[in-house]
Amino acid sequence: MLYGLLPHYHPPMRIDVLTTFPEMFYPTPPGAMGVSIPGRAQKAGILELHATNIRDYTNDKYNKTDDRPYGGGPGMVMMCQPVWDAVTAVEAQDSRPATRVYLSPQGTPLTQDLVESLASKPRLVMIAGHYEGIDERVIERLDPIEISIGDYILSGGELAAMVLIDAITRTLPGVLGHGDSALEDSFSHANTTNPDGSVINPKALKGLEIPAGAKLLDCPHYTRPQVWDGMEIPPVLTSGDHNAVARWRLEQRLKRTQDRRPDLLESGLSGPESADSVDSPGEICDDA
Ligand code: 9D3
Repeated sequence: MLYGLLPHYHPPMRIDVLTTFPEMFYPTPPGAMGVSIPGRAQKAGILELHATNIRDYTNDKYNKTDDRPYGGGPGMVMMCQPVWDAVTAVEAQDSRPATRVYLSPQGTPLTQDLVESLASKPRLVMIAGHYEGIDERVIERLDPIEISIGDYILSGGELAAMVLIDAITRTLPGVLGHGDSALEDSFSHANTTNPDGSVINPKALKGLEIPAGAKLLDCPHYTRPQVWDGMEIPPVLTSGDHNAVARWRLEQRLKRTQDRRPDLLESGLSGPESADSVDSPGEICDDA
């Protein structure tokens, strides 16, 4: 309550997940939400994660959450009433408006831009389906943002929700320590900044064309020992020449992106390679 008097307090972002498998989201290690960045963010009061069992909102005596599909066919469909009651009950637990997200194979493919736009919301309610999906009428009434994490088949929306929570959490202010840098991640906008935040001497980058707006994959990384099983590290990394290291890293990022993900370069102003374009599987790129 006295929070308004404390200048730098921000309430945690609140994320609710509605699922028939709430145990998957428990904060206790070794669960995925209890360790690493999501675990750290919850302990630091930056993220508040709640998992609610849709089964707690069933009305029938068997606590049924699903039923057989009209029109026949295999599998089961999650019923409107428990999903609707669970969403509205959970939303009433906090006065901040909720952005609703439904994880589904039919959704918009997840991108880093979408992650960042969701991370700016005070509160998310995620709905994870199981079985063949959720009755379309409750989806229509809830009108959520429908998101897929890629073109492969999962057993339910829970792991997709965790992927989304993890990606959102690492963008929240104060979550990443000095050891981690979201700025240098693959898919972050290409820049001319060293990992320590210092600006690379432009002379060191002469002749390297970074397509405007392109996102680059990361460079290779090495740590001790300097020779492992006869394998040396690239000598430039021990040269002590920071500009040479920066140039080498950027060259590696460009080369790896050209070799492995040419689609990432094509979103920017096209480089020399635009003729032999590869069919891209999704929409990883955006603005440019
Ligand atoms: C045979 C039709 N299938 C649709 C492609 C049925 C079906 C399979 C798997 C229905 C739901 C699911 C469970 N998947 C998700 O809920 C899900 C998901 C996914 O499977 N892949 C990528 N992203 C997502 S987000 C939610």
